[in-house]
Amino acid sequence: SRILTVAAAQLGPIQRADTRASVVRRLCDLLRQAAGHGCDLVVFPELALTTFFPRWYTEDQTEIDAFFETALPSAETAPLFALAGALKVGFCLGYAELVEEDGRLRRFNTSVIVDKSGEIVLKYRKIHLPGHAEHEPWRAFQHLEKRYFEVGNLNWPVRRIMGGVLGMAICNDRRWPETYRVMGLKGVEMVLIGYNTPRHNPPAPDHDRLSEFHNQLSMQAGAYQNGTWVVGAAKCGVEEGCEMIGASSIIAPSGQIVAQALTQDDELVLARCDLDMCASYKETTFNFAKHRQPEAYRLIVEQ
Ligand code: CDT
Repeated sequence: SRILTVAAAQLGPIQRADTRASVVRRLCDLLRQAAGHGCDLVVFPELALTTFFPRWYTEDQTEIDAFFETALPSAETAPLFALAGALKVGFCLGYAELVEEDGRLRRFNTSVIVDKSGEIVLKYRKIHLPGHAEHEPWRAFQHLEKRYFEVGNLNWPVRRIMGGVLGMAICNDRRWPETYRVMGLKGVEMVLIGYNTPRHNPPAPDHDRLSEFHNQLSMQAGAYQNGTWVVGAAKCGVEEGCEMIGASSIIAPSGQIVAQALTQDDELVLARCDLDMCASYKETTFNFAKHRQPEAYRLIVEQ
């Protein structure tokens, strides 16, 4: 067996007035707790350093850019990286990335994996950006990811880290089977996912009561159909008046939930994950080389 002891580090709400320093202290506290439980890896949510700012419309780019990181680590986030190195615990962190690339400023919804020495070893930029690009005042709150971020340009990279093949997805990505399948085709053994999911979906309020069900349904199916572990970490609770779901969970390649959060606050969800369990699914029901029929799937990429 190849055991990776993992924690989904669920975060309760981060209000707009909360400083980066206070958030980093919360992250460090969770990292310390995880180290105490012998964890190798801690998964933090999407956009884990600030409140979920796409809920607000503004034409003032400076106001929005205040939620972005221009460097990682930065002076404010350095303590988390230093602690990871000192405790020898890796982590996955979601943040808003502002970068000069191709001769212009670009903004992505990004996550990174940091190894046990505190170094960034893998980066992913969110591909499925939900919501809308223009102000829609009829909504109780906005979801302006299509305005504030570009579609990620790194595909879904995977890499051998801590003895397993790891990859990442971010929030809305988890609802799309292609997300897991692309990484599945690259041999992924654990997919790390952070999310901010408002309970209320303004265009489809009849879905609201199914929020946790759809969250689990997507991640459990992704795990099973690709023979991979999935770790989902929420930022949740009532943030600036907007309720977001919790239910952070660790899911086995069988599709079974091994551990799940009970609160809507800062909470660690822990599991000892045997990466060798992936092979049992990858070599039988989901032996891609033997059973996939890509010729019949052409429509998926042609439309
Ligand atoms: N952050 C993010 O991607 N949230 C979306 C909300 C979309 S409403 C269905 C999510 O898929 O959870």
